Amino acid sequence: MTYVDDFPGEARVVRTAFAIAFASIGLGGALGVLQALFRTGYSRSLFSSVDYYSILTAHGVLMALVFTTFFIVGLFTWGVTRSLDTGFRDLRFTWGWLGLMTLGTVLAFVTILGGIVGFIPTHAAVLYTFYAPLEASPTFYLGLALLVVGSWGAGVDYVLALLDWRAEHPDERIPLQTFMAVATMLLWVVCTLGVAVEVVVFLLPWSLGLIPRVDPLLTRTLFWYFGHAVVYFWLLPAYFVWYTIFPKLSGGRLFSDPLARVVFVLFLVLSTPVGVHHQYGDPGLSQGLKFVQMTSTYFILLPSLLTAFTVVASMEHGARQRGGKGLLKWLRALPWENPSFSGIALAGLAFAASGFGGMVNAGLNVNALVHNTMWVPGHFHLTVGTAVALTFMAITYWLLPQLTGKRLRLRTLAAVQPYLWFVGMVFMSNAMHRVGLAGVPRRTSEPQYEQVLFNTPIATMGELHLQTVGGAFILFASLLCFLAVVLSTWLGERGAEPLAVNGHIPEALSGPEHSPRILDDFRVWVALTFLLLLIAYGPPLAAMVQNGLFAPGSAPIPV
Ligand code: HEM
Ligand SMILES: [Cu+2]
Repeated sequence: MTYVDDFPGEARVVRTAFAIAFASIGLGGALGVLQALFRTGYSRSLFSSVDYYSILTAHGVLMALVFTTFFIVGLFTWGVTRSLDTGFRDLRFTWGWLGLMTLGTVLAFVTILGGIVGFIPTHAAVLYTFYAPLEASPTFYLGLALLVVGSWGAGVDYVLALLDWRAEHPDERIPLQTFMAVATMLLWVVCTLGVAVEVVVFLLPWSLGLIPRVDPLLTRTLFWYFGHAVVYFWLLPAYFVWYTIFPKLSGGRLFSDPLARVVFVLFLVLSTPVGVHHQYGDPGLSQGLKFVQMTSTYFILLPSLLTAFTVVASMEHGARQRGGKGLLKWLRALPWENPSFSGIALAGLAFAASGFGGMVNAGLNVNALVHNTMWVPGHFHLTVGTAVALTFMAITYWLLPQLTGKRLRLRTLAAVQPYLWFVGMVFMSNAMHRVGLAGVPRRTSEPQYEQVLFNTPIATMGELHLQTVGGAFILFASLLCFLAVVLSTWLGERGAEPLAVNGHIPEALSGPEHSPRILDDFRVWVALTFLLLLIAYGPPLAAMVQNGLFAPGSAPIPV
């Protein structure tokens, strides 16, 4: 039996969420190409410089907020109901939160569009990182708030399903996929509290004209309280795929279930109290506070390194099950022609590379070199733009037949798609990193600064611009392949041929019985999270509030 036969209602929810995610990555990708053409000077007559900021906002919101969130709630809906083997309590509630998310997305998108076309009287050229002093129309903030609140509804559904399952299985360990989904949603709720306060208490009343001004430092701090942890909200669902499905695709089983649980708990606890590492350049926050948060930032390297170990070990185990031998020759025994496998393996490789850049960004002193240069988009197109996005595309090839009951079509296009994405990103991201080192600023339509000469140690600026644009076109070609495969599979006939995938996921080599029970007690971990948050954010927020809630700047906080 495939998933769609067992859970037809939930399968429709997942398909709908995925459809919105894919529409959003398609449109976002087209805008990405426009940005690349514009800012490298290849085509500066496409639109006006001023519109660049609205286009960038649309690209960032569609890719980083809409594509990711819709895909994630769909993926987890599949994972939770599959691993618990129970449906959701009431699908009307489920459609309710999905509808809310969709409404919010439309509202935010139309608001951004208003900045480009004349006949909609709105604007939101605030980039996808929204804080004062940049101001958008109220419908932008309202839309994003609905998107977030809707996604909380998904978390409620997962927890309710877990409680129903718990009533029938009082002594069993939480199935790994559900454990991961719930841990990730807890992280999401904890971190979105910051942005919820920012939007509801400050930005929305301000853009409605109800309050005359807000404190930029306070809104930035609330934003970044959310803005770092959100990257783990994107990444953990990719880890969910790497831990629970990838070992099977490699031909084997997960190495250690307990280690996977430890990793997710570490992320829940450690990922929010580090947001100040995005504010190294901000005045008003003390050097001591920045130093403390730099140290805790380096702690989150630990669960990623554990992941690298476990996932590669599971992959090697799979390769050896398939007859792979030797120190490294086993790599050849892996199914590189299977796009689900190759996509995830390449995503992992990009992620390993981006880890080094991440360590650079996190360093309080080295950060000054790359801060707000093109290095930063170079970094996150490898992380969220490849490690996450490519994993999501790759696993779609495996999930779609189970969600539709239809066999995957255009397999050759599917097989080349991950490689195209990887190559495109190697070009674009490499060039972005390097022009960043030369000092070219990020997110501006005027990066050319004619009176300033950018010096590159190797290659010329012209070559790097060509790499950026070339990479962008390869990426877009890859996206078109992906969308073609998805669309033709979706429109294909059901039951014409047997499905080529089987959704069974084997047990881990070391199962959940080897982990202490306290790992499954989320109350403990959420309490610890709040304790760390109090230590990390209590003093700076208290100082800012003391200075007056709406004061346009706070005195520096001594530590
Ligand atoms: C076809 C593929 C893509 C292309 C060609 C592309 C290209 C670009 C370019 C040229 C910029 C502007 C950089 C600047 O002016 O500073 C940008 C920004 C951005 N991209 Fe992409 N991108 C692609 C895919 C993605 C994906 C898959 C994601 C995330 C899932 C993503 C997330 C972002 C974000 C969040 C920004 C805003 C950056 C900021 O505010 O600094 N992009 N992209
Ligand atoms: Cu960060």
